[in-house]
Amino acid sequence: MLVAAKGHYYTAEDGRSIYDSFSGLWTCGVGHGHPKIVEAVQRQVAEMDYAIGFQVSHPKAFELSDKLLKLAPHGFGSVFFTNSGSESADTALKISLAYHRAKGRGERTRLVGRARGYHGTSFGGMSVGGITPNRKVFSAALLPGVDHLPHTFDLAHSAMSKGQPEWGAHLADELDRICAIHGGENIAAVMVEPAAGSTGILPPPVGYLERLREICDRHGILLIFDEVITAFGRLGAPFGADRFNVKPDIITTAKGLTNGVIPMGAVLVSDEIHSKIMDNSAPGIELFHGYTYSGHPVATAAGLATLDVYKDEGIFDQARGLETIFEEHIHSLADHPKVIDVRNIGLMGAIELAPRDGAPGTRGLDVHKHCFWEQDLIVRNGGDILQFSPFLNSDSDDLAMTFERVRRSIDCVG
Ligand code: PXG
Repeated sequence: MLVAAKGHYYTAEDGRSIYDSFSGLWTCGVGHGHPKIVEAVQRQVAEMDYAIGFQVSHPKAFELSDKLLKLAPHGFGSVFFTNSGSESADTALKISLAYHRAKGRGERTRLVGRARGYHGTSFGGMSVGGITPNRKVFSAALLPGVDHLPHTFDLAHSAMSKGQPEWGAHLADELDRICAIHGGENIAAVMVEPAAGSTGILPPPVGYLERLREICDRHGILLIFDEVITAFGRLGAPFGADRFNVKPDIITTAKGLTNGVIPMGAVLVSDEIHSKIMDNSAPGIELFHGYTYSGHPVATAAGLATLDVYKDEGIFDQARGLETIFEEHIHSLADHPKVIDVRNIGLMGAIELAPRDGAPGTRGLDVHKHCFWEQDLIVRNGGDILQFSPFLNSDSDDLAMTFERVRRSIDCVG
């Protein structure tokens, strides 16, 4: 049990100070309890705890939207606020359908995701997502009309890659095959994480995202980047779209938008999508979609303060500067006999352990437990894959300490 958090550390119930190698859950890039964000939240909750967001609104929702759009790649014109990454994913999918319908192309209803993709736990994101255990219990009720691109991981071709693997751009061509089967004119949107996170960090192969963009353009399909993890500095840039220089039509965010302090997400859409929906819908409500807590005043206060901290403290540049140091530290484990792969991009990284015979996943879980109980370190594991999401404002010593402890735990668990 964790009972307190400050800076880079949690306090456990037994009083131990525990270093957080995962920045919350990819959320708290500038550390826990940043004073400027805490103060903004406290001030806002006292001033206006809630404001109805249907027909009326409040200024901070518009201020935050303006700030996000200034940060976004050119051509993004509006923001839809949500309360989580899952809601952002579903919102983006619904906006895609609404856009095509507004254009008179209501037959474009099919969706494309990717194997090992993660887009949250709602039916839309789960259907487009491709992490099998998250899908199979619910498979009878998943959305129809969804196809999946293959994932881009291949140990034989790209083990121990640093940054984007050289191999794998051709896997984007699978989208052409899906278009050939269903008719590209029937596909509404393709949703991918620009660098997959939750599945155990899969950086995009060199040229892969560019190829997806080109195929989407050729068939009139919208490209959605799920940037719930990759936005706000995780890749040393405001968005993954900036880092990879590929512009999607819709960007989904959450997590780092408020540094994890208050649940909030935001979906950024291009001018073209917004104006088509607004101009071509029947009179009345243009998009039948919205949440009680969309643009919640306390969340917007947290979001505004967080974006200020990113700017005032030069966080994105700091993260970019830390990338090669992080790469060196995480790859220092590459020679370990129990490690079969190490991969990284920006400040996202994974160490994949060799599974134990007949007991896959147990070695990773044991490392997690050993780190927590014996080394005062939180390490996230997905089965045998150890995942790292260091603080955007951490330093070389933090990283050295993290990976020394991880090595010791891998040594100890057998
Ligand atoms: N999209 C992406 C890319 C995510 O990473 C979601 C959507 C859903 O967000 P919410 O806020 O609804 O949980 C996520 C969430 C992990 C881990 O261990 C990652 C997430 C959630 C839980 C665990 O990497 N990402």
